[in-house]
Amino acid sequence: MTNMKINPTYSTKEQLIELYNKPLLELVFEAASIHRQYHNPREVQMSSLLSIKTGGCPEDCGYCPQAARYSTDVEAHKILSVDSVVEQANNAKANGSSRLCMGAAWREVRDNRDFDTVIEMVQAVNNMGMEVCATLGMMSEDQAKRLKNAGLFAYNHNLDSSKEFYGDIISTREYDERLETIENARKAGLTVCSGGIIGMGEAVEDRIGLLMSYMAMETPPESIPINALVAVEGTPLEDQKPIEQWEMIRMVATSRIVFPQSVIRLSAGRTKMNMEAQAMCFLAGAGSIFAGDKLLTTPNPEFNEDKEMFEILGLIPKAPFKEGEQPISYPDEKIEARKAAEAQRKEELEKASREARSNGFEPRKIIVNS
Ligand code: SAM
Ligand code: DTB
Ligand code: SF4
Repeated sequence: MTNMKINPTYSTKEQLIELYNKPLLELVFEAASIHRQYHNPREVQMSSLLSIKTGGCPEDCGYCPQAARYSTDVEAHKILSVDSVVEQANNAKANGSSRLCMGAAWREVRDNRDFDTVIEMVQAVNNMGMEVCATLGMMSEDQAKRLKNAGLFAYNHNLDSSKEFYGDIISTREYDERLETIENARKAGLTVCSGGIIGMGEAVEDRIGLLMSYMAMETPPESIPINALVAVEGTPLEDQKPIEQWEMIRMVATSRIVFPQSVIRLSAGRTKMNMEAQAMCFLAGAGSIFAGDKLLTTPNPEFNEDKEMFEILGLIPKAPFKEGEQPISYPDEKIEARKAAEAQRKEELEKASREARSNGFEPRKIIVNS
């Protein structure tokens, strides 16, 4: 069995930018073809989010309504009880979710009573047969091991954007500190969920820079959430204009092509997307969504709306992975055959593109999102 954690066809920043900017339908077709080699295209995992400790965060992430320093509608709460987490996990499971991601508005995990409570929550949700994910800020290797021993399946820690753009959005921590926490999760044997946000004013180069950061890892994240910024009143990014749906489709497709085995999650921003655009994202390789009427603090489509969408598109909610299970991979010959077919197609497309140019057609320019 071959490992194709990273697609060998694309390795430089220039190649990735070219890929991102490819004619949209070509990009989606390439992504859809790869998706079918590694995943069941009808299966989409429903993952529910639950904010177990809301608001009052000391960090200054420019997008986040939970930062204490911004004046938003989010009220700070102390940590939820284990019972209330179990109740909400049961509701998510009954509605088709096979994964629960518990989020805390913390800069970092501390070895205190609240962390003991999180450990109990992880044990309880794991016992329900759901994949358990947590996103608690920075953490040490020892803390990661405690979570792993309690039954945690994945740790979510987003790099959000390129290293170059990161400082424009967050000043209270460094990109390298994020990388260190991801490394600690890995050392503890947790799977990694890490992705980004588009629509914060970054350039296409920064979206690609995010993917390059994951390409540089020995093992890229098993799960890559692609969020569109939810511009929340009171945050520094409140006036960002919504991202074009095409950009979300391009980012999902590019991520899918670059990381054939990872699960690409169509994350925040779905309330602003119509069903057709979401369908394009599923075709382009999104294998998971956040399900349930709330993300952490902001609205998300209701379970019923997603059920209807699944029915219309013929999608099936995916069951949780078993311990150690990974997406299937295919033998070398199939990959070689695909690479040869791709090379031939690329040549044909270049020829068609040269002809189109000689007839006065201008290909798409790299768009910088203002
Ligand atoms: N405090 C922890 C941390 O920052 O890692 C965990 C919770 S934090 C809210 C989890 C992730 O949510 C962030 O890394 C960011 O990518 C995403 N996020 C937060 N606010 C968002 C927004 N307004 N729009 C889109 N994504 C957002
Ligand atoms: C991720 O990439 N997106 C989720 C989850 N991982 C933790 C969070 C989205 C938060 C959107 C803003 C909010 O609801 O507060
Ligand atoms: Fe705090 Fe996380 Fe929000 Fe940043 S993204 S302000 S660390 S809760």
